[in-house]
Amino acid sequence: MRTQVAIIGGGPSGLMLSQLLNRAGVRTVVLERKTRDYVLARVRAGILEAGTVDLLEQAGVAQRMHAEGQPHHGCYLTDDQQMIRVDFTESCGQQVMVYGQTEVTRDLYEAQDRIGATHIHEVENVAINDLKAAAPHVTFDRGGQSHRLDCDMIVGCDGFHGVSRHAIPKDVRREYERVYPFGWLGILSETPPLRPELIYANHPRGFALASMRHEMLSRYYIQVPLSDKVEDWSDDAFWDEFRRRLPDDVAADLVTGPTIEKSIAPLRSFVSEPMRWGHLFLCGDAAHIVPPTGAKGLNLALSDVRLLSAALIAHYNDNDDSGLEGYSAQALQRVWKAVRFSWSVTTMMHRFPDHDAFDHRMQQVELQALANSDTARRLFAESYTGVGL
Ligand code: RFL
Ligand code: PHB
Repeated sequence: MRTQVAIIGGGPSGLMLSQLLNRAGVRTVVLERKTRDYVLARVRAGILEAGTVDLLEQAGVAQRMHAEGQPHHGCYLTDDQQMIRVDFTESCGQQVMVYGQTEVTRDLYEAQDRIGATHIHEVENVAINDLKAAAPHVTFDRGGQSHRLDCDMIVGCDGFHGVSRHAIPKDVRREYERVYPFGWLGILSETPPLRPELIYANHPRGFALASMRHEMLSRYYIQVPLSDKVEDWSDDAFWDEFRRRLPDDVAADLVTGPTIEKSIAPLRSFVSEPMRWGHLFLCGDAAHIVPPTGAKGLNLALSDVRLLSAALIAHYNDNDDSGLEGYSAQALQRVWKAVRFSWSVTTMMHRFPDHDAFDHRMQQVELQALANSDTARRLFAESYTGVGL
C-alpha cells in the first residue's frame, strides 16, 4: 500500500488533517486502533474557540455546528465569596462555541466518507520505520495479517497513549510534565443546564464545573481524589456533592436526573519537544496534554492541524518547505501559552491537598483581580477564546 501522508490516529486531529489534505488533493491513509463507534462514544471536549470554528468552516464541516451549536459570550467563575462573569465579547470582541467533540468527530467522519478518504480501523502493533531515510514506512497488523504502508510523511495524531512520539529518539526528545493530585469526575445528564453559561466553582470541598451540550443535555464535573473509582459514585452521591459546591442561589435551580455517562479523567500538563523529527510530525495530544480547566486540549490539537495542513499543502502543491521547517517551533509557541493558561486556571480554581491558608489567599486575590480589573478580565478572555494565544 502507498500514500503520500500516513496519519496514525483517527481522533479529531487525524480526521481533521485527513479532511484538509484530501480537499487540497493530498492523499492520506488514517490508521486507527479502535472502531469508529468506540471513537464516537468518547465524551470529551465541549468548547470550541473562534479559530477552531473557522477551521471547521475551512474543512467544510461547519454546517451542523452552526445549526446546533450555541455561541457563548461569557462564563462565570465563583468561590465562596463572589460570582464573577467574564464577558468575552466586551473584554476582547470574541466568543466561543459550545459544540461537543463527539459531534465534531461525527461531522468529520461523515465528510470523510463523502470524499472517499481511506481509514483503516482496528489496526494493531503500528510501528514507524526509516524516519531519516529517503522515504519512511509504517507497518501494522490487522485481522491477524501484517501490512506495510509506504509514504512520504508520517503524522502522529495518536493521542497521549500513542506510539508516534516514542519514535523520536530519547536523546532528541525533551519532556515536561506536571501531574495534578486530583481528577475530574464528569457526568452527562438529559436535564436542562443550570445556567445559560458555564460556571467554574472553587469551593472548600473542591472544584466543580457546570457545562452543557445543548438545552436538554448537561455536562457537569467535580474534582475528586485520584484514588476514587467511578463505581464509588452513585448518581445521588454525585448530585449531592455537585450541589454543595455551588453558590446556594445557583444550586437551588439544579435539575437532577439519571446520568447517561460517568467517567473520571486525571489532570496533567505535558509537552514533548520537538514536534517534528525527520519525516515524522506530531499533532494534538500525541505531543501535549493540558488539564481541561481552560478548555484548550481540542483547540490546541486543531491549531496544530491548521499549521501542519497548510505546511504539507505548500510542500506538495507549491514545492515550498518553509512551513514544514518551521512547524515545530511555531506550534510549540502556542502550545506553551495554552499550557500556562490551563495550569494557571487549574491552580486558581482547585483545592490542592498540600495547599495551606496562604495558597488559598492567593486564589482569592486572583479571582478578585478578575472581578475588579478590566485588564485581568481581558487577559483571561483572550486566552479562553484563543485570540491571545
Ligand atoms: P485523541 O482524541 O486522543 O485521539 C487519538 C486517536 O489515536 C488512536 N490511537 C491509535 N491509533 C493507532 N495506533 C495506535 N498505536 C494508537 N494509539 C492511539 C486513539 O484510539 C484515538 O482515536 O487525540 P487528538 O485527536 O489529538 O484530540 C485531542 C482531544 O481529544 C483532547 O485534547 C480533548 O478532548 C481535551 N479536552 C478538552 N479540550 C478542549 O479543547 N475543550 C474542552 O472543553 C475539553 N474538555 C477534554 C475535556 C478532555 C477530557 N478528557 C477525558 C481527557 C474534558 C475531558 C474530560
Ligand atoms: C465540557 O463541557 O466538557 C467542558 C467545558 C469546559 C471545560 C472543560 C470541559 O473547561
